[in-house]
Amino acid sequence: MSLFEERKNLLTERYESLITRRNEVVSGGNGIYDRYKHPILTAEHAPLIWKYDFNPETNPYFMERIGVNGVFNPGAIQLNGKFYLVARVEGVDRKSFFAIAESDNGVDGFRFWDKPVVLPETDVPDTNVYDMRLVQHEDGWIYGLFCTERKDPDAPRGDLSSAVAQCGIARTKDLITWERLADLKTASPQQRNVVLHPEFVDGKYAFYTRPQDGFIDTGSGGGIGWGLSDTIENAVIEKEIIIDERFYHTIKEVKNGQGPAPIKTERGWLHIAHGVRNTAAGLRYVLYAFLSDLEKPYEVTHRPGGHLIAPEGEERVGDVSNVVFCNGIIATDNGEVYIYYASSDTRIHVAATTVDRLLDYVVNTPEDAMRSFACVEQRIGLVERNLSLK
Ligand code: M1P
Repeated sequence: MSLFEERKNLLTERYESLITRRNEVVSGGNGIYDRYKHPILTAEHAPLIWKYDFNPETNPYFMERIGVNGVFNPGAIQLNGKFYLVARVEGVDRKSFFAIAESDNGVDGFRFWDKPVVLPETDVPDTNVYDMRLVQHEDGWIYGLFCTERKDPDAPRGDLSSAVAQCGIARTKDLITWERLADLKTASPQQRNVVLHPEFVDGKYAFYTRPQDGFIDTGSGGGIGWGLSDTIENAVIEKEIIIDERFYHTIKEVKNGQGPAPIKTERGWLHIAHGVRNTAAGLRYVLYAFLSDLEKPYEVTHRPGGHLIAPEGEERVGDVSNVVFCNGIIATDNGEVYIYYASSDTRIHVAATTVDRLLDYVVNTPEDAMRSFACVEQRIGLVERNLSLK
């Protein structure tokens, strides 16, 4: 057998056993959600035909030609009973693109489609696109809102890092063919983590935003914003308000951002977001949850204190360590919820829970008391109630 055949067979066998590996719940969790043992998508899940030249004439060593560095930050949607993720795939060239992976059960068996998404460009080509939020809107389209990044045209000569991030918008009916719309216009020089609300509000398209002064730093901006636009084809937000602010000495001191589109429940809109704080080891990204009013999704009604999910074990290590990030969630008709979160900008995991459990969490978890003394009082209250039960 030639070296080409030998390597091709070995890698194909390994790939198939990875894709068909069953996942299992990690027992003894916190009662709010269950983590799963294995990441559901990694760079190794990228199909071999994306990376290798399969022609023995031109690739006698069966050598990788175009590598994949990471697979993370997926949007998520359920269609006709199947679970679809639109993952951010980062090539070894550092450019991200989108690719669809599908599974029958949402926790394992995710397999990428043969070809990545062909996302049309606008007149100003994107240098990099990432973090798509998929939303089934009541207007009948599936929208993908994502970050489009381009070099800052005003950066001083020699500054090759400054970039401008804005919200790109595309729509589809089948996840195969995508129509690109104009980028969202807001007053902020930078926008990331923009999410389309699934329903019209006051007859308009409603957006969660995250205005920033700089590409990395929020500056005087930041917080999860909210704004309305008359149209989606040339979406413009004239007035942006902040609905969930950053706050000193909390998990969202440095910045925060809406995760996926919120889930509609009887008690209100259930949101998952990320909060960022600084540490001596760099930024730490965690996930948190909150509930907002059904009629006025821009009014937060419940804010459980602290994080919902923080990076643990191998999740803490990767290209950008100490990060969990979520822009995809699936709530099924029978009330199950699958939270797709990425760790350290490297791989994708799933945590499973239900709408009932998440509602119990957001409604009954006390708010951050904001001071050590008040937090001790809060905890002693719990201890005393427990002791009285003995
Ligand atoms: O590296 C962590 C995350 O950083 C950015 O998120 P934010 O805009 O909130 O800082 C994004 O680039 C995201 O993709 C990344 O996971």
